[in-house]
Amino acid sequence: MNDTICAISTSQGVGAIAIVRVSGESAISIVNQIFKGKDLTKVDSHIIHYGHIIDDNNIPIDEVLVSVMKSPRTFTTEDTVEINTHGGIAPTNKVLELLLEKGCRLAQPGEFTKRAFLNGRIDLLEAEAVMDMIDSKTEIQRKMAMNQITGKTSDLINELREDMIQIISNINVNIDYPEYDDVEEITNEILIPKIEKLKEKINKVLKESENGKIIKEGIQTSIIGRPNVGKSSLLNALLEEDKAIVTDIAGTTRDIVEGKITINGILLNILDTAGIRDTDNKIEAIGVEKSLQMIEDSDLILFMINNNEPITEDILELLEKIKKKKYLILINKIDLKSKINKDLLKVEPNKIISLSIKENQGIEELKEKIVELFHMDEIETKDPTYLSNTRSISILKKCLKRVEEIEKAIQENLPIDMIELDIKSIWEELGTINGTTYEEELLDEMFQRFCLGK
Ligand SMILES: Nc1nc2c(ncn2[C@@H]2O[C@H](COP(=O)(O)OP(=O)(O)O)[C@@H](O)[C@H]2O)c(=O)[nH]1
Ligand SMILES: [Mg+2]
Repeated sequence: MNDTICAISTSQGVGAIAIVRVSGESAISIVNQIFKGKDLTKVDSHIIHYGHIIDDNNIPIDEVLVSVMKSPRTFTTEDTVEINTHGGIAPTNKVLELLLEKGCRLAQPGEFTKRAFLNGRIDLLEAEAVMDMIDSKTEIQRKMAMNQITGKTSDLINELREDMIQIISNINVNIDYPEYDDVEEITNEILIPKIEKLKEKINKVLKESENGKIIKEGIQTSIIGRPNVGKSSLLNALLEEDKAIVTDIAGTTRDIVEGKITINGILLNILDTAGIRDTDNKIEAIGVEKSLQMIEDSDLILFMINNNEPITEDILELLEKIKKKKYLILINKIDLKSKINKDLLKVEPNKIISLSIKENQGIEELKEKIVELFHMDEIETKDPTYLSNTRSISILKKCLKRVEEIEKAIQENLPIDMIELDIKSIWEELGTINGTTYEEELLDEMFQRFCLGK
């Protein structure tokens, strides 16, 4: 672990400047070998120095600024040097090459952050938040990542663990200094309400984490319906641009067109599909298959039908396929004569929105309905502190299940020391969320998803 790693930390390509980052025991002495300017081994920490990177023949490679940051007040807690080069591919690669020659190793993706975690500078949730921050595209995603980076999300977990410690110490006190006549009394009077409370708290965090997931991943939305009902027109209307091809020839959208919009700060990733109908046309058939797959993968389905065409059996069949998902039915072309009987749809009226994309009617109502459907107005936008990644949510779900089992065990009068052991093991499992306890494989798996140089 003590080897010195280096990587280009800025994105590859042309830019005004780029940063090559070096971390580890020999970071300062290695950079010093290729730096012409001040002797970096003798400078104070956290100061920037002007100079040149030079090769073995003293030929200048680039004009640079070098920041020297000494352990332990650095991101990795190790000695760290950042070299600000000009932002071209050639200068950064040449600097990297020289560093490797002098004994650095090329960092793996996420290795700087991994070291920050292993050296106790940040916990696992904070490390994951670093990646979320890099990936963030909306303001609310950024805020949520920031709250996680600063430890607010970890506090949610720490608080739950603290509650469990309380329960455990309660058990111990009562075992050691029994004020109660028998163990049954302890468990019933003291433990059950506390376990109830814990369950409630976990449930609340889990419920709110749905918001976190929506903020982080956005809402995968598909527009589905028969050819020519106006799906591509809707996508264009939502995007306020002409991205999807609109024609009056059925089957024009043969592949999937994608667009992103935000509603209340939440990202909607909208897919426009080929119209679904039985077809002999090979290319279109593939599109249809994809549409069916998309129903599976969607969080929201906008099911569009044409006001000007009678509702047929195949429409109703398809509607059945989407009813297990969150959906809205859009009746388009209300500027034309109605030929549909809404009763056939057998859905609640509040699931139906009438619109005319041609006359720009109903789009706002559609957005309002989406806000309602995902309770977007309940999502905290000022200070979004939610668990948002699948890993931590699934651990918490598992813990909830185990707490419920304990509750049952208490009611069945299981020995109190067994219950204590169980609670301790859940306490440990909860700790894997922010990495108080962790497995090496998990770390490898997690940090691989980082970008190089972070
Ligand atoms: N009258 C009327 N025509 C519309 C409306 N929306 C779309 N269209 C027309 O319907 C045809 C098919 O639209 P398109 O978006 O390509 O349908 P898609 O096959 O479902 O993607 C085009 O000629 C559109 O201009 C509407 O609200 N009213
Ligand atoms: Mg289309």
